[in-house]
Amino acid sequence: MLQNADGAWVGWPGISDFDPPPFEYDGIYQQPVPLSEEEVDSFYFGFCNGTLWPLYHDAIVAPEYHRHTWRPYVAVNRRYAEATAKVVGPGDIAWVQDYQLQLVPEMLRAMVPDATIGFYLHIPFPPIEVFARLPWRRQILEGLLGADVVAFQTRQSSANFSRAARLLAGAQVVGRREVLWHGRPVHLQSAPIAIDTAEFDQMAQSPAVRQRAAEIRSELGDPETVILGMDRLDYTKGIDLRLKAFGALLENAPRDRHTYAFVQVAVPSREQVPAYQQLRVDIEQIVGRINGEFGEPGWAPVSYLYRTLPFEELIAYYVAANVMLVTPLRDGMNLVAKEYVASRFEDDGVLVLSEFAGAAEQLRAALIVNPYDVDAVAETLAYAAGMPEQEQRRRMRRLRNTVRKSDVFQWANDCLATLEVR
Ligand code: GDG
Repeated sequence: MLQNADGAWVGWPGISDFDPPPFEYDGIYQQPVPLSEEEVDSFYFGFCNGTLWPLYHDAIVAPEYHRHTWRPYVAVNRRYAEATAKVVGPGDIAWVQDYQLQLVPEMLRAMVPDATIGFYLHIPFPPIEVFARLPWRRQILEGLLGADVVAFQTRQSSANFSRAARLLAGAQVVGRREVLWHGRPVHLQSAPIAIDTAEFDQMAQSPAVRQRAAEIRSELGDPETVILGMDRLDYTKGIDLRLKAFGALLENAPRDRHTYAFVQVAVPSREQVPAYQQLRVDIEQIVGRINGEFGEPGWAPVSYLYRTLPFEELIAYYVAANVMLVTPLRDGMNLVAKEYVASRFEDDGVLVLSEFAGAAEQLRAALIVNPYDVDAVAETLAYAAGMPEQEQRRRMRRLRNTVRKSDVFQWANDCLATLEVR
């Protein structure tokens, strides 16, 4: 998008206390925003990932509210707005991404009043009953209402925001897709994010990936059913409950135990945040318990990989798995679910998907589960493992049609087209 639009990218270089001058990369002008080590700690790990992330995911883990992390959140947002104002002129479009930068739209509008400003939230916008706890709720709403278009993954998030804007900030709701803020229309969009579907499809079909997928199955002892979980190690992803459901499956079906292998890939994430350290301990304990209880010398039902896989390897796992278990307790969208579907070029395999993932609004042909209901997930797993091929194909074809029709390019075009008419 940026290459086509002659655009600029404004972002943190990813290294603290590093302030390089602007540069060009891959035909795109890069405007760096420096962050100190202290800010990475207080702004990023503190306010973004210790307050906003849990709050926006239904407060699954208790959010922390600290004035000393809110202040750097404001300061860093201002720095982003200032850096953006350097590259955005009147009539230009600025597109602000995600919960780390919710104050930028309002700040940028004050600096460049004639710019068109869009905001996209990658995570859920919570129900007002949860959002209202935030001591700085008004500032956040006013920040977002500085945009011309505020876009969400789901209609539910858009409705939650509209209600919060009306009841907590006094915005006037005009319809399902618009609020008035100080007489200025703010358009609300729901635009589910997606993937480069063709890329996954092609990669999955490549001889190297297919061969690696066969190897993975044989390394697992050629079981009838390979079940896969693939997530950042995050408490929103429901990895612990999912493992318990697999444990229940083994318990309920003593004779079939050897027909299953469960692979859980947990990608290291936010290891500085205490809740993530505790989660890792909890998950590893459950894995140990299941393997201790049901495993035998030379055979363990759960293969647990705590690491980041190379891209091709990731796709090989999608190709190797008969059943994909995606059971977040709350998720903005969940791209893993879409990637699995895009990689199933033979139209087989079963997706088990949480009703609390944004993706469930679109991927209706999946087996939809309540991830908190461990017994129901175990039963669904058993059903998925035994699903007749015909039903697998019927469902997978529908799923594949959906991810083909609405891919990431479609998403980007939708978002940009909505901004262009403002
Ligand atoms: C946030 C929202 C929303 C995973 N393991 C490996 C690996 N991955 C890649 C997957 C996928 C991505 O990471 C994870 O995306 P998700 O959407 O599943 O989840 P979040 O990271 O929580 O993303 C989410 C998303 O933003 C986009 O708006 O959908 O709701 O929470 O692409 O493939 N990639 C590689 N190795 C791995 O081991 N290479």
